[in-house]
Amino acid sequence: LTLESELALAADRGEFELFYQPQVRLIDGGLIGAEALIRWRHPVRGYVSPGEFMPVVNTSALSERIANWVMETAGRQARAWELSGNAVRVAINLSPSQLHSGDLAHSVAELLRTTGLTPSLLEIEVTEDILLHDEGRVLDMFKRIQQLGVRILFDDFGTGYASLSYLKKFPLDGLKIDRSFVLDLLADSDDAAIVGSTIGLSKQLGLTVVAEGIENRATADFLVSIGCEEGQGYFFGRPMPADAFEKQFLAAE
Ligand code: G
Ligand code: G
Ligand code: NA
Ligand code: MN
Repeated sequence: LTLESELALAADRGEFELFYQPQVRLIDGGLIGAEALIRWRHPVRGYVSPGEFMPVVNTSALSERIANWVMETAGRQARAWELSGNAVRVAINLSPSQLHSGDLAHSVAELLRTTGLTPSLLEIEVTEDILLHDEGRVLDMFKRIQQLGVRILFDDFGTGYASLSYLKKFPLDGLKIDRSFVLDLLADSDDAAIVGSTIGLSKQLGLTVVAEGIENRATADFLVSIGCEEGQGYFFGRPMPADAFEKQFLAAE
């Protein structure tokens, strides 16, 4: 069995799950949202991380199917949380092939219609490689998604080749500073300069900025001191199953 056919079987058997990692307001640690991260619960190997299988998904016929599953699962979860009195903004990740195949804006509209989810509670994270091809199509898709009230964030900001030019070309709502600049922030003055200017740039452009990879309180405090308002990282919580997330972060109904 190839990995691709194993993955198709896994989809049929419902072996994919979404984990949720908290995103917080740095000033007081209050919960703002969650990033949905896919896992494959393999019957023998246990949880398999997306780095091991998403590259295969992305180059296979499964790509659109998985993307739709992620969006629907995250959307229904966000709506369930909303109905229980917890307005948790849920962010999903999209691979380039998932944006380029099918009509994502239409799928998003259908999801909002069928679930009744408040649009601002759904967010889409895109990486730079999404923006590399077919600029016109991506631009049109982004505009249609944003007209629905769903926000689009630039993920892994700073790791690509042309991050700044993309900020100019595409109507993004915010960016996530890649964890490679945050992990060593307190010890590395280059990282501090890069993160500081990215925060300044975001503010000037009116973009939301989220720092990723915050592993300790000192890093969170430093980020607050240089004007960063939102963050995510092991210090606040690891990616975890929905029920664990509810127990740890949400008020009961
Ligand atoms: O959760 P983890 O650190 O193992 O994630 C590794 C990578 O997989 C991250 O870059 C993340 O963006 C990506 N990823 C996680 N979940 C999804 C998903 O649902 N869809 C896509 N396309 N990528 C994902
Ligand atoms: O590429 P993307 O930004 O989507 O990757 C998100 C992944 O980053 C998550 O799947 C998670 O496993 C990982 N991650 C989240 N917080 C931290 C952190 O504080 N430290 C490290 N090393 N990795 C993190
Ligand atoms: Na992401
Ligand atoms: Mn990222």
